[in-house]
Amino acid sequence: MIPRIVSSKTGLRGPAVIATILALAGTAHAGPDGAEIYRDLCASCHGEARLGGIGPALIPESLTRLRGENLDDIVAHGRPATQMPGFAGTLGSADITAVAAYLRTPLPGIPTWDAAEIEATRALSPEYTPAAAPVFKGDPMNITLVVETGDHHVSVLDGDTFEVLDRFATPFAVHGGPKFSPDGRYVFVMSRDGWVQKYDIWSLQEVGRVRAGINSRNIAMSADGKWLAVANYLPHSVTILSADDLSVAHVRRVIDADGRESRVSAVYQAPQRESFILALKDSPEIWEIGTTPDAGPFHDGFVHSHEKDMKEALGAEQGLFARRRIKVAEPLDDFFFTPDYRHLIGASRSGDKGVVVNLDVGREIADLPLPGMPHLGSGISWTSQGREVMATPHLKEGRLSVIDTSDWSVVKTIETMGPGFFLRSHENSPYVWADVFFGPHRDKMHVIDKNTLEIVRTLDPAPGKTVAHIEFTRDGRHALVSIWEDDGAVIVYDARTLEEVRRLPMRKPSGKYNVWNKITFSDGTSH
Ligand code: DHE
Repeated sequence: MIPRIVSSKTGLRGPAVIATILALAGTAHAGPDGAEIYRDLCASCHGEARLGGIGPALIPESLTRLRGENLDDIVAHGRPATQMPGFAGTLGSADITAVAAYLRTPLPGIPTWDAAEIEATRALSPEYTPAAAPVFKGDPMNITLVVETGDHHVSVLDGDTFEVLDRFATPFAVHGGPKFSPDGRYVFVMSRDGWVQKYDIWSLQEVGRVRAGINSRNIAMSADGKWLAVANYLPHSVTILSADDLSVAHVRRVIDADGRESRVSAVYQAPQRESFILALKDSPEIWEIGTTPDAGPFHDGFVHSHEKDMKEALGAEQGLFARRRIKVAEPLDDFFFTPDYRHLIGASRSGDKGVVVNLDVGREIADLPLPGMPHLGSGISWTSQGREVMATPHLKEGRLSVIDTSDWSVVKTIETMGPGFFLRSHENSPYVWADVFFGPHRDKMHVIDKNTLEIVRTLDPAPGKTVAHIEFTRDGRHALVSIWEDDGAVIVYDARTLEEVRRLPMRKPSGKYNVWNKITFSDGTSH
């Protein structure tokens, strides 16, 4: 075992220092130890067992999907639009080759993570006592949750007084939006390492948690509040939990029509269709999974008009969790829906275009010119001068694309001060708020007029710090913005005058989620 040391002169860590010392001494050695470098530099994000944490699992099964990207290059220079940094300044080229070779070595075995293994992790909190009414005075429908990634906590904010009612510990590295039960009482939080936590907002207490995957993407709540779907990268599965007690209702291995396994890009609820919609990351397929026993999405009008297609698509599947496959030209990495959930707008990570899929007829109906990696998962829609539009930021370009969803034309490209990550609006606000997440202007926040589609103000609340992600209060009067730093804050703005009202200290606050806006699918909210 090579000791973990850091050279004070070079900043080189453990194995790199040892390699340098040995080389200088002219001593024969076996070359850098990829496993040791991994434990030193990579394990904190990708997990001690390489099964994923903040970052994805690093095992041959997932690395073969890098599609032509060179692993040594990624280790050296990082990956754009992710939190993967480059290590070229820390590691020599022999170290980089050694760690890349280590990542290509198969693990002795990968847990299958079947229903029994998941069930074995389920833990309901012994001290949980459900309250008969909210234990706080404020409006339970105007609660806003703040995910604080700095120390893995969620703060529960009263949306009227901005008092922190509770601050609870979450599993490690929460990602994506927490999902609320349709009545707004419970919230479900997911971490990248597959844990799902249930929290009772009325009682301000955790109900329990379960590990539904090894490396997970996101979660979705069914329209009736009974089921929670967990999209996984590892294993290749979707886990459906009972929202009541987090027990496993169904684990579906994700295998495409040609028999190949795939990761899941993301899963969302389609409330009007009573279904979950998910896209396969490694196969050109979208899946729709019914969430009612009479196979909700498959029994209304469109089934009768497309009965033959539907029978083929459904195969023998009927009943609760019946699956329908929709073929697309390319695997979709990221996607968004029109508010009626008849259309899915998707993009592949490598591509420079988006596609529109009509979910009723089950096929692509239009292409969209969306170069520069659109981040459709952050898309929002609203009405602009009588037209239904949607907008998406681009992770590689400083612009927002605004699209008319009646004819799929690009209405406007709004130039921004750098690539952004998140957008938000509210039906009572005249503005769309758009962050600049990457580059030298990551401290800026654009405010855009919903009708003219012009930037009307650029806020600069914390020069030099990352300012990102927006959420409104229930009535749309206040907009909450994160200073995305470890000694960060949530800034409360008057959403009309754009003046700062309060600054609440928080530990690297990321997403913020208002109960009412989420459960009513407020205009201007992503998913
Ligand atoms: Fe996210 C939501 C995918 C990197 C913070 N992100 C989502 C969703 C998807 C997604 C599919 C919608 C899920 C949902 O809410 O149900 N994110 C991806 C990626 O593919 C990407 C680019 C690479 C990856 O690492 O997986 C990525 N995301 C990040 C980050 O680096 C961010 C900034 C920091 C972090 O926590 O990892 C980040 N993503 C978020 C947040 C949301 C999110 C805060 C919820 C936004 C919302 O308002 O709903």
